[in-house]
Amino acid sequence: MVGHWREQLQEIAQRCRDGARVAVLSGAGISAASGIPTFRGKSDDALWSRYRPEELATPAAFQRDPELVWRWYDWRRSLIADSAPNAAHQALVALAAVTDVRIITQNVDGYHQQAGSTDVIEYHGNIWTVRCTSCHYENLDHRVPLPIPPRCPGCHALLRPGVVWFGEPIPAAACEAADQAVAACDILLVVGTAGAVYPAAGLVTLASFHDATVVEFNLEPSAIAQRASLYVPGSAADTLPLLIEETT
Ligand code: BV8
Ligand code: ZN
Repeated sequence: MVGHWREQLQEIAQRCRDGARVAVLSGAGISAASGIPTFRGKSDDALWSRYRPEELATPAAFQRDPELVWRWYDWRRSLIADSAPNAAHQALVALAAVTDVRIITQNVDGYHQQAGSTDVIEYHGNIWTVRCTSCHYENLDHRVPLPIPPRCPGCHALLRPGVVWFGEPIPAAACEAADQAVAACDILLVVGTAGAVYPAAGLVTLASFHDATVVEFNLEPSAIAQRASLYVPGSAADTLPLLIEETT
């Protein structure tokens, strides 16, 4: 039956109006409408389409060729700086006016906070943070473009992006906060993620373990689809605002 998901979305909206606690797990797809290439989509910039993120977002790649890795991040930083959060990010800000919303994002673009969300757990760090590879220097650095490779103003060693690379652990504080938010939620909105990267994708299993209602917003069902009791098809920039329309 076409469109039956609309009725089920209305039920979710009613539960939000009644004060259901909401957690959100967002991925690259929520920023796609802002023109930020996703990891597994076809990146429209040929320069980078010949690399896979798993080959660049690793300590080994940085060790081997810090300039290449920094050129990739500098390119992504310039795309993020030249664009802005979209209606999907804004819908989550509006939802937080209706009920308790805690966002766990896999994205490093800072768009949830830029849109106005205040309860954001950056599970994989933030692309605007730089960290020294030698001393304890860490800071927000919004220079676009960056000098390649950027060096520590204190000890002149290489700086690295303040993100979690493949093979690196999730920061303990983010890990604990995300587990708590997901274990306590009544509804988990999974928005724009392929559900392929762990331990982030494991948060969906944790939510269903705690009997939360899992709702997926994606162009197509993802690897977490079988854990979702509702799949809302389409771009999150179009579909998340529908949830808000129903709650206000
Ligand atoms: C760790 C920050 C251990 C950097 C990122 C084999 C099996 C299982 C796991 C592993 C394995 N081998 C290795 C692992 C572990 C590994 C992993 O999961 N690998 C995967 C590839 C199999 N994980 C790790 O290494 C993690 N650490 O395990 O540490 C440990 C423990 C203790 C001590 C030492 C070590 C760390 C993982 C974090 C990596 N960093 N990002 C950066 O951004 O540069 S991951 C990065 O990729 C993102 O953050 C995100 O998590 C992931 C991309 O996934 P998505 O967000 O889902 O994006 P994607 O493009 O894939 O999909 C987009 C989706 O959006 C699609 O579904 C699409 O349909 C949809 N979409 C598109 N447009 C829209 C849309 N939806 C709605 N609207 C639209 N408009
Ligand atoms: Zn230093």
